Amino acid sequence: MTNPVVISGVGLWTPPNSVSNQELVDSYNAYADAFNAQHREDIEAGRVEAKPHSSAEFIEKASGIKSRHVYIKEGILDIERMRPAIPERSDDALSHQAEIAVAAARSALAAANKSAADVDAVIVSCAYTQRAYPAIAIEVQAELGIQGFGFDMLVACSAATFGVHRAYDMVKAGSAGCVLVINPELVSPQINYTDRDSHFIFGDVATAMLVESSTTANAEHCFEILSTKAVTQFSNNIRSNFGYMSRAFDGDPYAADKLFHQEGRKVFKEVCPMAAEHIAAHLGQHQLTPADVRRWWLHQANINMNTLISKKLLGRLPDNNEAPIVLDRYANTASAGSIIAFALHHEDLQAGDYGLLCSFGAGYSIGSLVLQKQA
Ligand code: CO8
Repeated sequence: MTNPVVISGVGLWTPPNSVSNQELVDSYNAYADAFNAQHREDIEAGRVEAKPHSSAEFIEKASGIKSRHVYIKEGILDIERMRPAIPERSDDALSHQAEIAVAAARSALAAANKSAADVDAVIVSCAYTQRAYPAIAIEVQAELGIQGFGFDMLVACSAATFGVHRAYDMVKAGSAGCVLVINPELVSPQINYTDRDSHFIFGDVATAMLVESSTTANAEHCFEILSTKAVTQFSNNIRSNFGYMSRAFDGDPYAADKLFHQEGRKVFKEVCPMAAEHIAAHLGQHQLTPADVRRWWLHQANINMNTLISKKLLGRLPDNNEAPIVLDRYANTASAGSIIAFALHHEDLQAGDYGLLCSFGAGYSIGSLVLQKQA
């Protein structure tokens, strides 16, 4: 029997800038009006599709999102630009993504009562990294003064949970004693702010978790990872085609298909039952039922998805204390949503309480952790 593996600290970095639905809709609608005026002849001849208006009421009802945080607000609402204006940094400067990763990592270390010297490995796991190499994780490692090794991994919405899975496996196997898993979800550069179906969905954030053996943990709030469970199933319903090959293709490297796009309805229909079955099976491995779970830290993409999944599992609607919602003010933050929910809502649990943390999304990918609060 190996020693239990615990999450001993969690960190959250929230960008200071937020954008309300109304701000986003006002900018998109002004852009759409300008586009339609500019292309009037083509639209009337049926060669170009007119851009319909967006609506703040639709967004809140269809998704539960009221506002989102963004790393850099400048440029996003400018109808001549419709993308964040993020200044390029020199190779000598800390990269944008490493900067927000370091901020979340520092707060996870503080929560766990640990210093850089205690950490053996850094995993940066998120939906996008801003470059292929050197790994953002290695940059973060250097900035924090951590020995050992680091690597990046991408699994879209399930990057954070899959990252914790790897950390859990490493601590169990003894290849690392203490692992920092960081999720710098800097997604705003990939959002198509000229597309009304998706311009409202995402926000930026960074989260981090410290995963270590219970024998070294000395934090106030430790959660044992009883087990991890992951599944993937290929789907084109959520896709981005931007990548290192974009330069070699002759098409427009900034075309809509190079940015995030999805078949939202299909995703909703296919992912909800998958996630509910996955969670029930994972709890079953521990002879637990949904009724035994004190807190649900669910993926934060869409409030109606969480409602449906919770109802399938519990046979009723959970209240906000049982299954906290953070997407109203953070929106969908790719893989970080369930970690934000954990970061903001875990300290009140009692020793022995069970919690279930689960991500679901692009890939498709689903990752879950069965957690138990330690004494
Ligand atoms: N304002 C007004 N009307 C709108 C708007 C808008 N902004 N957007 C769409 N409509 C219209 C549609 O055009 C449609 O009109 P019509 O009936 O005439 O065709 C009508 O409203 C209904 O549209 P939908 O059927 O699309 O609306 P839904 O009720 O299904 O809601 C959602 C749309 C919110 C997108 C919903 O389907 C959903 O949330 N689905 C699940 C999506 C999901 O979870 N995706 C996961 C993506 S995240 C992920 O995997 C991580 C990827 C990596 C990060 C990427 C970062 C950039």
